[in-house]
Amino acid sequence: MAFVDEAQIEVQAGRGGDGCVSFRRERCVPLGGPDGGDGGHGGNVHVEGDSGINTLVDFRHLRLFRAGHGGGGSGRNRAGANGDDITIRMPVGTIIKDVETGEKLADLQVHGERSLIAKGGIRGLGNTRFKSSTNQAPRQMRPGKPGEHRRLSLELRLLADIGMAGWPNAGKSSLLRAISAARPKTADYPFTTLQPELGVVRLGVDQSFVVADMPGLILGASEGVGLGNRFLRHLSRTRLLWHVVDLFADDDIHKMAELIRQIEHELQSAPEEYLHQVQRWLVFNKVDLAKEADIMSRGEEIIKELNWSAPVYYISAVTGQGCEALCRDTFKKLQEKREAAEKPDYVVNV
Ligand SMILES: Nc1nc2c(ncn2[C@@H]2O[C@H](COP(=O)(O)OP(=O)(O)OP(=O)(O)O)[C@@H](O)[C@H]2O)c(=O)[nH]1
Ligand SMILES: [Mg+2]
Repeated sequence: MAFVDEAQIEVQAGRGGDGCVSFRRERCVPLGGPDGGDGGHGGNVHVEGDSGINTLVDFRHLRLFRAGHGGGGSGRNRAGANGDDITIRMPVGTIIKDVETGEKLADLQVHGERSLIAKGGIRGLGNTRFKSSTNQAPRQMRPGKPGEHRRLSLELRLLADIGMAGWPNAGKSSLLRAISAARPKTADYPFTTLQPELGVVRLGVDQSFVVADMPGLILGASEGVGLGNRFLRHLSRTRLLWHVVDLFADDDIHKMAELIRQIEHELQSAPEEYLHQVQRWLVFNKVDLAKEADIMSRGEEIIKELNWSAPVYYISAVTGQGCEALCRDTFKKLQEKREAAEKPDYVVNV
């Protein structure tokens, strides 16, 4: 299915039903008085996060969403029916903004999270409501109010714990295949991956995390070259980046360091500021292609050249070597981050 991460839709909440002007007419009851009922409320438009949906593709075709109108009131003080509410289901990770004002209306972070996006019109009032000691036979009523109308921009930002960044062909998709049940396409030509894909890494009961495979980055991605910056946006909500490097992309160590710095530069220049702060680990891939001693000395030279101090892993996405250690340490790190986030940064003295 096509992966679509931007869309625009219109929503129209229902109109409130009009109030009714009516008078009681019964045999033997002269001047029965007003009995016009109120209208019903207009239906609301809600949005809801749904983890079963992972693209905004449906919103390319269906663009106008209307809630039901409130029914009009009627005689004998009968109120009109309320208009039906509607709920628009969207992928978890969708940010919804009002196109006209730019105001952020909702950010659906978890499955089932709901938000009222356009309010139905207020119901009208029947003439019974206007009865008073001085006006026993009111002829006025209040009409229902129109429902809110909005144009919305939808923007999907994937919610993954780990994001992968790297040059094309580094082996990102191969790594996702090695550690999860996801089956992204892999091939020995660049730009095999054209859209992000998520995979769940399971280490044990209640021990899992989500990894996002990304298309390879190119120079200038942060300024909008290629598809790069669309996808950099998806990395901006991850909690840790794996910078996947083909350890044999170039024979020259200086060139290798340069290739790593170039990806670093694209990440640092991305418009999403949060992305600049996400911690990054180096993942040297394709270690099956040389002897262990050569791999280590090559890796160490690159690290020295880069002045790198964050963690480094040596893996082979093809043989699976080193992948378990990477995943276990990642899970530990995510857990530490989770605990740190839960801990209050002040102590209450009782
Ligand atoms: N020998 C060896 N080959 C690998 C390893 N990992 C990936 N490859 C090969 O490298 C090529 C590129 O792998 P992909 O996983 O498609 O690379 P990618 O980073 O997802 O590439 P893009 O989607 O184009 O950005 C494929 O031919 C893989 O078989 C590895 O650990 N060892
Ligand atoms: Mg790929």
